[in-house]
Amino acid sequence: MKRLLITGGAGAIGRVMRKRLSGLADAIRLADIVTLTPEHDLEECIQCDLADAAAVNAMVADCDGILHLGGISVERPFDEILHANIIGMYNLYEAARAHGHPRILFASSNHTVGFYPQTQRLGADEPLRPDGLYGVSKGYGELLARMYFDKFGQETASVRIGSCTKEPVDYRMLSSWLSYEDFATLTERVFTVPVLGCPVIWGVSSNPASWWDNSNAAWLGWQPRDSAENWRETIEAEGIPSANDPLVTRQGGRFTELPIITNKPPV
Ligand code: NAI
Ligand code: 15L
Repeated sequence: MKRLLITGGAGAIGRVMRKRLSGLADAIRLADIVTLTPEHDLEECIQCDLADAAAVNAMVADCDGILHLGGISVERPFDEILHANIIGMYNLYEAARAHGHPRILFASSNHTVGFYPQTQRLGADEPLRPDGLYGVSKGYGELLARMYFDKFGQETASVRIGSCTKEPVDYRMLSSWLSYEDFATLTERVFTVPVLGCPVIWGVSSNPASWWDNSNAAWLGWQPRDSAENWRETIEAEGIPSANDPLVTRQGGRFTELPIITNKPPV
């Protein structure tokens, strides 16, 4: 690729990927609503609110791949989710349509299916069971990607990330953890495979306790290498949650218990 755009470049995953993926393109364009500073000559930084259509159009120009990490990443009031994840996602796809359909990796989430019990192994084609407005917005993102593929041939990998952190830190992450390195190798596959289409892929490391079945995406040739199992002893030493704790009952964990956060008085 000549230029890879990373949205959400100032975020937790973006900060790791800007370094790790620097070899994937001749130039990396980092964008975020907060200000970023280039760390070397091959980085470009743009401040852009995803809800600003004109700014998003300029951000996408001249990019041949987009790692879309930007947006609200937890349960928040609807207005915030609407702004960044609903309007922002539409703006991104319209900009991609105007600029030759650069391939997109969309950072979807396990919270699209958070209400499934942890006892159920899931393929990527099961009906969604989002655990909040955030999960609903990620389901919308997956649908938007699908529509732009069917209508215009826009390729997207919707990656339902589990818990992408340096290390697994709680009992649920023994199943849901995705290492930064496994996310990076998945991103490399998504942007180098000759034909991508519009798959939904579980973003999860090679955890024996995982609930997610990626066999539909085997053709991609991505093989996660890390395993949360190496942290089991440490995590269990801190105490196993009680049997009715959503941390061990629902795939979305405690997100399933969160209220709808409203910033307006009820009518
Ligand atoms: P993060 O919250 O650390 O980063 C998101 C970035 O998006 C932030 O830098 C923020 O400033 C930016 N942003 C927010 N609103 C924006 C707007 N209106 N316009 C432009 N930029 C805006 O999130 P993190 O952990 O780095 O996750 C990256 C992506 O992966 C997110 O889309 C998140 O939903 C998704 N994801 C992350 C998981 C994880 O375990 N970290 C799990 C599942 C999904
Ligand atoms: C997500 O979707 C969030 O972005 C992240 O902050 C974590 O909460 C993660 O899911 C998770 O479920 O562990």
